[in-house]
Amino acid sequence: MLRALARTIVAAFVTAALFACGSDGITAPPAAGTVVATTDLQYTPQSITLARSGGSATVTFIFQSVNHTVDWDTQPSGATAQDIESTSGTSVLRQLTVAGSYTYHCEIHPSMNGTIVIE
Ligand SMILES: [Cu+2]
Repeated sequence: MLRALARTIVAAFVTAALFACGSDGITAPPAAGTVVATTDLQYTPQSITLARSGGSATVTFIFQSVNHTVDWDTQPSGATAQDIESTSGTSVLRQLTVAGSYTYHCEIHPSMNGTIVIE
C-alpha cells in the first residue's frame, strides 16, 4: 500500500517533469530572423538570438524609407560579416556562421545599435 503510493508519487513527478520540458522549455531559437531599421531610428528588435542550422543563421535587415547602415563593432573571432552601406527601402541578408555575439551600429545615426547572438 505504502509502496504503491510512493510509486504513484514518483510517477506524478516524472510526468510533471516531462511536461515541463515539453511545454515551456527548451525551444531552440530559429535559424533565421529579421531586424527592421526603422524610420524612427531604431533597429527592431534591438537584440535577437538565432541558432545555426546547417552551419549558418540568416539575418535579414529590412530598411525602411530612411537611410541607415549596419557597421559591425564586434564579431566573434573568425567571423567576417560585411558591413551594409547606406541604404533604404530594401532588404539585405547576412549569413552568420560563427557562434557568438555580434554588435553593430548605424554610421548615420550613432544612437542606433543592436546585438545578434548566434548559437
Ligand atoms: Cu541610421
